[in-house]
Amino acid sequence: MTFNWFDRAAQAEEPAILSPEEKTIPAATPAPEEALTFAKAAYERLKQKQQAAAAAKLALESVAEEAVSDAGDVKPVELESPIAAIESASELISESVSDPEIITETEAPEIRPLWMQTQAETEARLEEFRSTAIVAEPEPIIATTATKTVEYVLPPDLILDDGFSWSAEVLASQGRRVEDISLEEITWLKRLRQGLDKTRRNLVNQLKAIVGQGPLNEDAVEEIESLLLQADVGVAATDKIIAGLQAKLRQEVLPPDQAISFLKQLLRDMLDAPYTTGGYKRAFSPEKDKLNIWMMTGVNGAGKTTTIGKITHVASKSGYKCLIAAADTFRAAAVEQVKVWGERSGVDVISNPGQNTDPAAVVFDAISAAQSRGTELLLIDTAGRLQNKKNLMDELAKVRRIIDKKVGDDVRIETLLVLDSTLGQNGLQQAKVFSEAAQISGVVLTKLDGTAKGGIALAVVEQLGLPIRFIGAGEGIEDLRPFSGYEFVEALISG
Ligand SMILES: Nc1nc2c(ncn2[C@@H]2O[C@H](COP(=O)(O)OP(=O)(O)OP(=O)(O)O)[C@@H](O)[C@H]2O)c(=O)[nH]1
Ligand SMILES: [Mg+2]
Repeated sequence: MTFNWFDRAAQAEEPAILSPEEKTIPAATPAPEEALTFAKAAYERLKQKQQAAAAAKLALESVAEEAVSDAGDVKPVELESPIAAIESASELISESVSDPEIITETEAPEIRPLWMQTQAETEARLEEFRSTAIVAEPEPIIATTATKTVEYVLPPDLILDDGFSWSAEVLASQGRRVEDISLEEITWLKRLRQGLDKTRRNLVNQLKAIVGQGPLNEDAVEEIESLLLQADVGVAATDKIIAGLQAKLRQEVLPPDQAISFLKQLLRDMLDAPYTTGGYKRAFSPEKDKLNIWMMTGVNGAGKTTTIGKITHVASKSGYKCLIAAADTFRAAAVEQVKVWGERSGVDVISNPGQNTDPAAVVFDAISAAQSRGTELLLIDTAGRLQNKKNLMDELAKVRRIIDKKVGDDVRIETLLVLDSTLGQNGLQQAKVFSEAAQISGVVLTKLDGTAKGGIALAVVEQLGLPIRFIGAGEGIEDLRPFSGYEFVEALISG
């Protein structure tokens, strides 16, 4: 089964139906010992899976080698990707481990030395490995880009550290069981937490000291205000947070931990507002077996091209057939840059070889190609800078008109606004121009791994009224995932 990152985000964000009283009760947090036991169990399970996968891979390789030397015309087993082989092999092993009956009921096959085996036996064994240890359905990446080398990132070393325990706890708090924890999700959560490390350290301890003292006095309000403003939360969101906290703390005296839990719920509700009151749909995944078009917009250097590379990687891994349109024809190197990302993620790029060509024409060609190839997700890279702001907005509007004209109503078109989170409030001013000119479906916050303060996510939602759809926390191909308000708030505030 292909893991769909887009669906994961939607499921994780599905709101529980809570009564008004329940809503004020902070989300359940496991006791520290429980959390540690859970993390250890998840770690042990992942470790076993890794060891089993390594053993299966070794066996697979030796059988393949053996087959080559024994039978000259038998081709070596072609691994679709190291990850696919490891995952499927580990699934195979963990399945048989978790179901001991299969082992006891099946008669153990007679094992004979290699030199006694016939070529037919070797082939039969090879066939058995093919049918069990290799993913049966072909990876869409290969189907669409047979000639390209796809970049696979091997899972990093498995270490039971603070970041692992924290990530496991965040997953457990969302109802995940030990056996549902994947190393990929742990790795991403660790990266997200690391990106927000500095902001969190500044926020948590000081907030705890202030909010655990009953109703907020003038000094406390000022302190919280300055903490939030320094974290890039912006004036509007800061005022809202303080008002919410004040109202609650006037009602009842909460110990620091509970006050922080209440604050987290407040922040989650704010990040959720575009869905609960703003009319945006929470789910943001490309529809399968249909063409979906996502256009990236944003000022130059925001991270549009990089985001396209990362999204195609996530989408391809999640089983979608993708295509990229290189519609930034203004900057000479832009087409080359997007082509490099296409190669890295194993996705074709449609471009026009001429200089300064019409981006709308590239988009037109790309849609035709997407329609004839059965593409499910077409990503459009656009320019971030033109002669002036008006030209840029006119060009985006023209590209959008071409898309609307060329495709029918059944094609879902989304425009994403890519925003460099290190720019803080300045970036927000630029974003406003885009959100006024184009129908934006959501924001991609990039560069959360650098000097960004993280609070910008709340400012975006509050000031622009737009939902955050993805976050980027690094320049690597794996460094972007669909946004989860719950996980983001935990990474921003939890100790
Ligand atoms: N650290 C970090 N760097 C990033 C991230 N996303 C993008 N970058 C870097 O930001 C720079 C600009 O990214 P691009 O993707 O070229 O930005 P763009 O919006 O396409 O820019 P134009 O094509 O000029 O409009 C590159 O050096 C990227 O590697 C991120 O999440 N973290
Ligand atoms: Mg670009």
